[in-house]
Amino acid sequence: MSTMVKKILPGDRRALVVSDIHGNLPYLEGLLKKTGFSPERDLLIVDGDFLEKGKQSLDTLRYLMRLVAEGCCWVVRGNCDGWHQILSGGMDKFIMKYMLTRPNCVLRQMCCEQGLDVMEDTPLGEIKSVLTAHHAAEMDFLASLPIAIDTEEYTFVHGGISRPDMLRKEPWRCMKNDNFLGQGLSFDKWQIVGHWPVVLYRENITDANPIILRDRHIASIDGGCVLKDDGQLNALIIPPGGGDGFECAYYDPFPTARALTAQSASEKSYYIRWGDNAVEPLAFDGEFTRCRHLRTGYEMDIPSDYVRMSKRGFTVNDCTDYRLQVEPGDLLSVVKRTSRGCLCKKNGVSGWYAGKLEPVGD
Ligand SMILES: [Mn+2]
Repeated sequence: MSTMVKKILPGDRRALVVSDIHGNLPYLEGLLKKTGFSPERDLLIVDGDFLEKGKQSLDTLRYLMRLVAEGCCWVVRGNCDGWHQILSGGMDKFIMKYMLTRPNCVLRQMCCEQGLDVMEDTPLGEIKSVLTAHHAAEMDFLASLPIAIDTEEYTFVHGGISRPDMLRKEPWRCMKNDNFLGQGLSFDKWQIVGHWPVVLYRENITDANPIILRDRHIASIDGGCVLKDDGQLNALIIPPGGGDGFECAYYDPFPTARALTAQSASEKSYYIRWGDNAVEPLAFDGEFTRCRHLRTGYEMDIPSDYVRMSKRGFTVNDCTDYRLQVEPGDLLSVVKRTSRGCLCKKNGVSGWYAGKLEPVGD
């Protein structure tokens, strides 16, 4: 593996950049279908974290290996993809605990396929033997992935390269570069990054669409697939010949419905998100719980199944009280139905809609 490889974008193909698939093969297939991806006319660039968290890591890995072999796919490594390192002993300290707490992790799926059910007393040496004997192709593929792919106009990297020497000095951080946009940096060459769900960058609404900062030459594209209940898999589409005339597309699995009545947007709203989600429950009415967000004091009604109690207190699943701006005829995807209306998405933005909906066939 070299840290960065240089490549030339084929001038006659669209390039679809997708990050953070996280073992969710149906979302990837749905996105490729929706965008009309063609192995002959397009290039898929996977910007890291195609494994772990979701249910189909091994299937996703093999799917991408096939596309790479066909010559229509480039892949960079994310912080969730470097599992070949188990064979060199680099993971001995934590890998058993990791596997035991994650039934769907890719290494466990590989072992399972060979009839080895990983248990607390399974010797690590036996796991490594199975991987070496039966999954050498997958391990070699993972080991071959660069941390960044550099083309004339763009750098594709999972987390972000904050300083020119960072790839050499802190390669891990280039994959796990949290809150990259929040660092305020700008670059001469475009950096296309994933890793940090874009919803986390937005204050009062839940908008999962890519953030494209033309003045800073950064595009951040992680739509929160797998991690967020209402997440989506984004594609940043670079037109043939390059440039910054990007288009975006996304896939989510929610049923589509047509709005029949208008609704105005709420004037104020808040989005309680992962990492800042401690609340105090105030009133419980069964379906909804009135909660006060501890840090801001903001109060909102939250679906009761989003509220969790732990030793440290109450937290909530990502949620918003934003009311969508809706015109009759708008197409909404319906995430959750309640007696007070539906949690919907309109063009990648999540919010509530209390009007009438009619189903739309595919
Ligand atoms: Mn990541």
